[in-house]
Amino acid sequence: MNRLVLALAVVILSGAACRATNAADAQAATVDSNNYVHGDFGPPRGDPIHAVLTNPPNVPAPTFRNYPAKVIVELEVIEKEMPISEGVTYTFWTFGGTVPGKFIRVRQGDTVELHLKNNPNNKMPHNIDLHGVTGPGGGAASTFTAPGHESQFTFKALNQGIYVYHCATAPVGMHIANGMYGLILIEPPEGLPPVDHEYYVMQGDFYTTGKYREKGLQPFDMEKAIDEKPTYVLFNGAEGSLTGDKALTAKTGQTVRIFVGNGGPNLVSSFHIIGEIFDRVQQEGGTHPQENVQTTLIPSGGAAIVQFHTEVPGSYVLVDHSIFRAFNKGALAILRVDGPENKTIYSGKEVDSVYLGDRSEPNLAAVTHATKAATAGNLTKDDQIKAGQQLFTGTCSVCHQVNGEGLPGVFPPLAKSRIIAADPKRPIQILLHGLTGKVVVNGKDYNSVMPPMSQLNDDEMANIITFVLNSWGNPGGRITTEEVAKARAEPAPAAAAGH
Ligand code: HEC
Ligand SMILES: [Cu+2]
Repeated sequence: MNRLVLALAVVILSGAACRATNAADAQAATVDSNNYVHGDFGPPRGDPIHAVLTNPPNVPAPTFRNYPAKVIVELEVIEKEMPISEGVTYTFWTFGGTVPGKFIRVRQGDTVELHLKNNPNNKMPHNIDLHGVTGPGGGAASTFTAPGHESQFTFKALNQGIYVYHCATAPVGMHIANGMYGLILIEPPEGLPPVDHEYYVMQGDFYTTGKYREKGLQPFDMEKAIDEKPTYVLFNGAEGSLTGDKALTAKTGQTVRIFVGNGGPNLVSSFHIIGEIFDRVQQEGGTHPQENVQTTLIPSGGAAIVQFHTEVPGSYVLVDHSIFRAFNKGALAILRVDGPENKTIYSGKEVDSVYLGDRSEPNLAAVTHATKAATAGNLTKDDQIKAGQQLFTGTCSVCHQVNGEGLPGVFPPLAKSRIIAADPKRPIQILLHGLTGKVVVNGKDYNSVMPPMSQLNDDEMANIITFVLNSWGNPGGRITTEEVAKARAEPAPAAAAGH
């Protein structure tokens, strides 16, 4: 193509782009030799606008603008201790006090003046790299900011889409692992189609020196991070941040759009909603949607826009379908849909505790209380029973049932179990090593497999067994953490492995 023809094509195509975006405003969109509209609709117009930023899971309202503006975005980095799981805290580094950071929403063609403040109480320098920026480092070099300082830089939002932003200060992996990421939406000029709900969910992997759910303030573990072995994989920075009272909500017959990001630093997300099909997915945040998707991959440092319509009331579970992450590392959130049943589409019965265990109930306060009491040296039997009851619900009730009656022929009863009465310490061995082969409980034969419950720590086992001993007509008594620890240190007795 010679230069003249190219110039002509530019004129014609930019005209087309104007009509496509907004006819009322004559906008100059530039076009390169591949005919890509770059989204430079000319200089900003009107008074500068202060962007309204939102905390997760909320999304700012659409810009409802048909002209390019100057938008001022003010972000403050705050380092602070927050819960990461029940009774567990972590020192997060945040953009605006939450993980993920504040949601930023602008329009393609806007000129964004970004101010980054580093709170004077912080200990580390920080910066910001926005994937929606065209320019070296995405803003990182221009925004390196020491505690108590502020930097600013300006960029034009040339490409529409949903983009991750993150801190890129060395050690970069550590800043991201501590929660320094968020999303910026660059709306197409005509805006996104209206929906009933827009939500902001972002996955991240976390590395603590203690084990999953080990109580207290947990420091960052660099070795685990390098080995890519996270202790937690979470939506919105904490286990339970989107369950129970904090679940996302919708009504039947509504359209829901979720901006789903993945901050990483390491893992790729297999994002799925149990019981829903995405009608539309903008994979990797790109422009052309895929339709009728079950699970969408979200790269570390990437994002997607998923959209679906709700038909049937109930609890829908957002998971990373690398499923151990959901049930053993925390990557689980709930969307609660209210409204009338629709039996022609689904016959009924809730996603229940058998599926979710204690994960649908963020309230494990009795467990936290028992841990604190144990540390302080004043743990009572009653504390143990209450903590044990919550843990039993999440761990044992799926087989032995909430009332301890078991299921005939499949799972033996723990209620009035003569096996337990004969030796109240025997359950320690059963939990540590599992139980297989024929066993007679209260005159009935069972020949099945109980897997070891070795994911439970010593405290948890002691509390569960104490709860069992004091429930459903069992003989009472108490098992201590020390007894469990001692048994764990010993080799498995042959008797516990089978009969
Ligand atoms: C996946 C299902 C499953 C889970 C979860 C499970 N059990 Fe079991 N449990 C069994 C089966 C099956 C047996 C019988 C094994 C056999 O036939 O050898 C059993 C046997 C037992 C027994 C001895 C028999 C009796 O009835 O007294 C005890 C005690 C026990 N379980 C306690 C627990 C406790 C406490 C938990 C939670 C920490 C738990 N189990 C979790 C399946 C399970
Ligand atoms: Cu940082």
